[in-house]
Amino acid sequence: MKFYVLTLFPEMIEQCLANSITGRAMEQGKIALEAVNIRDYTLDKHKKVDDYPYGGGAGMVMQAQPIYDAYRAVIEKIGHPCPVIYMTPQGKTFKQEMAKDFAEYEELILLCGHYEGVDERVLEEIVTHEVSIGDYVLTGGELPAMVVIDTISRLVPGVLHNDDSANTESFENGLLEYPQYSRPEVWNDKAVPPILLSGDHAKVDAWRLEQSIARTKVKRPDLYQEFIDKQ
Ligand code: 6GU
Repeated sequence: MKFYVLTLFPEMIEQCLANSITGRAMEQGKIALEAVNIRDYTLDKHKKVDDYPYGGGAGMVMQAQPIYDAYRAVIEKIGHPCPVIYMTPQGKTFKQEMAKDFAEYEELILLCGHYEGVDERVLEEIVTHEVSIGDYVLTGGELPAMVVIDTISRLVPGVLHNDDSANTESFENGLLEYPQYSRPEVWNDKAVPPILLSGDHAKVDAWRLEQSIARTKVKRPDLYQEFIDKQ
């Protein structure tokens, strides 16, 4: 799986994802990341990538040409069409199910906007999916792109090792994760639930499912209702 990110802040993307599990996955060649600096493609002699909005108003608009040329360069390299995900609060809200669908592709292009927006004409020309990460406004699409890349990466076979996989079940079955405990057995006068020390795997599994259901009901009644409706 290779992620191409069209951005004005390539270091932000590269430095963040170089850590932890995504960093290890890149070192191992399980995923690849190329942050493409949109500014490298401007034809403007002052390297400008934005201009005033037609019709007036606050802020600047990212111009079509550098974004389109950056996109064309990536497509030529890949050699075939591929999804272009525009990170925007106007997009469809990102969910685990959406991540699973995107994880099926060999390549994904993510476009990060900035300033007050992006010239609509280039969006019409290249964007296949618009994705938001929630109902709040960020200064740019970089953090959302990293959220999307992180979520998709852990679904790529081999990215999670057995040690990391313990938590793969959250949302997988539409429920929240059960509580976890590690050593010591007693901490601050609080004991680990005895069933987890019993060695009876069937009982442990049953207890965890029960806990997952109970906490989903309390913390996320919306998810709980969906879970019940599916049974
Ligand atoms: Cl994808 N972009 C921006 N700028 N703000 C957001 C967002 C995306 N998702 C939620 N807020």
